[in-house]
Amino acid sequence: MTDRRLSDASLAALPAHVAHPRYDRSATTPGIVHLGVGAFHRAHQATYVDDCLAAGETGWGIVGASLRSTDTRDALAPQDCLYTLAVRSGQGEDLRIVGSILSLLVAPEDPARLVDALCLPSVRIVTLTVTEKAYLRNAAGGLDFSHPHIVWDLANHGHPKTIYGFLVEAILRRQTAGMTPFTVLSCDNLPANGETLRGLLLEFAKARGAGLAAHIDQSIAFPSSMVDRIVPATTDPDRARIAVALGLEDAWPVRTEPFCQWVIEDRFPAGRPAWERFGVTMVDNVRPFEDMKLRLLNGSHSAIAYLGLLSGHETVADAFGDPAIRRFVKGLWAEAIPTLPQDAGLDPQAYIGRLTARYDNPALQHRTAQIANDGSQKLPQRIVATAIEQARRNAPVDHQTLVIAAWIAACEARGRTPDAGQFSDPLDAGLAAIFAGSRSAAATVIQVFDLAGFASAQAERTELQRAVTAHLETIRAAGTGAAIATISGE
Ligand code: CS2
Repeated sequence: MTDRRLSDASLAALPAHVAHPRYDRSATTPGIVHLGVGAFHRAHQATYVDDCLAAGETGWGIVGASLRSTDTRDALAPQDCLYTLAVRSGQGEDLRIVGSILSLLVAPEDPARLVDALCLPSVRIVTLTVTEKAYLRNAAGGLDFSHPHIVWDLANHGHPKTIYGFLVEAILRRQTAGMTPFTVLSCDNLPANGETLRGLLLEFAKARGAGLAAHIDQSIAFPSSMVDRIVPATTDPDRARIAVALGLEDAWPVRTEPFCQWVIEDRFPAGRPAWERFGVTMVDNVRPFEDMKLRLLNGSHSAIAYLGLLSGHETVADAFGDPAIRRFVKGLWAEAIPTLPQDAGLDPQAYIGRLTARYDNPALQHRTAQIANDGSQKLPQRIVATAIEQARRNAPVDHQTLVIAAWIAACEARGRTPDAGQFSDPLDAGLAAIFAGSRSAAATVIQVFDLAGFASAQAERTELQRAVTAHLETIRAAGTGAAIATISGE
C-alpha cells in the first residue's frame, strides 16, 4: 500500500504499463452531463469519451452526477475524478487511467447545481445509466404518479429528485433562455430505452403543464442505445491489488471484461462526439441489437443469478460451470433465438458463442447476488417478453418460465441463505407480504404476477402462470436441479 493518491499531479509517476490521459484535461470543456455515474458508466461510456478526448475532441468532457449517494464523488473528487479501469481476463489484467470525467455532483446535496450543469451552453448531450428502477414505472409500464418523488417533483419545482424533474427543469430553462436543446441518450437495459424515456418524460411534462410536452415532443431527440459490458462491483482486494500495481492509491477503481459494445441510433441534432472512430456502432434502429442483448445476455444472466444463488454458487463463472445450469442456459438461448428479428443481419449463434467465453472468464468474479437485484424491474424485458412471444406462437416456454419461478424461489429463500446471497428489489415489501401468507405455489404466482405486472394485459398470462407454478412446485419440493431435469427430459 502507498500513501500517495492518484491525481493529475501523480500521473507522471505511473509505471509505463499503465495507460493514462496524455491530453490536457484542463483544456477540456463539458459537453455531456451523465446521470448515474456508477461503475458501469465508468467502465463503458466514459472510456469511449476518453478516447475521443485523447483524439482531440476537447468539447466532450463529462460532468458526472449521482442521483442518490455521495460515494462516487467522495471517492473520486480528491483524485481529480481520475480512476483506474482494470480489464481482466484469464490472461491477466490491463490497467488504464480514465480522464473523461471532469467534475462530479451529488444531486440530493444540491439539486440546483445539477440543473445549472444541465443548462451549460456547452452541454449538448445528457446520458443516463440510472438502472431500470429509476424510471419509476408502474406495473402497467406507465409513469408511477403515486411515487413520492414524482409527487414531490410535480409540486416543488427547482429542487428535483427524479430524472424527470431534472430533465424537465433544465429543458424548460434552456427553452426560456433560447438555448439549443440537448439530446437525451438513455443507456439503461430497457427495450427501446430512448423511446421509453421519451414517453415517460412526456407523461411527466403533461402533468407539469405549460406547453412543455409539446416543446419536448418537437425539439428533443431521444435516440435509443444498446450498451454492453460486464462490470462486477469493485472489492477491497481489487483496491489493494491495483494500488500495488499503480504505486498509488485509487479509492474506487472499476474492474471489467475485455468485451465492450455500444450501438447508438444516430439522432443528435446538437452534435455528438465521433464515437464511430472508437468502436461505437451508429445505426438507424437499435431495436434488433437491444432485443438480442436483453434476451440472450441479460435473460441468461438473470437465470444464472437465481439458479446459481439457489444452488449455492457465488459467481457467474461458478454457476455457469455447473453442468445443469450450463445446459439450462443453452436451452434458454435456444428458446429465445426464434423470437429475435430474423432479417436484421444479426448472428445470434456467434453472439452466444462469445457470451459463453465471457461467462467463463475466471478473472471477473461477478457475483450472482449483484445480478439478482431488482428482478421485478428486469425480468419483464429479459424473460417475460420472450415467454409471451413464444406462447403466442405455441412454442415452448419451459426455460423462460423456470427463470420466473427461480426468481420467486430465490426471493422466498432470502433470509434463509447466507449474507453473500442477499439482494433486494423495489417490490420487496409487497413480495414479503405475499410470502408471509404461506400460500400454494399457484396463489403465490398469481399474486406475484399482479404485483410485478408480468404479462398483465396478455392473453398468454394464464398459460405462463400455469408453467411458472409447476416449476415453483418442483423447486420448492425438490430443488432447482430437479426442475431443470424436468425440462431436459431426464
Ligand atoms: C446484469 C447487467 O446486473 C445485471 O442485471 O445482467 O448489468 C449486465 O452485466 C450488463 O447489462 C452487461 O452489459
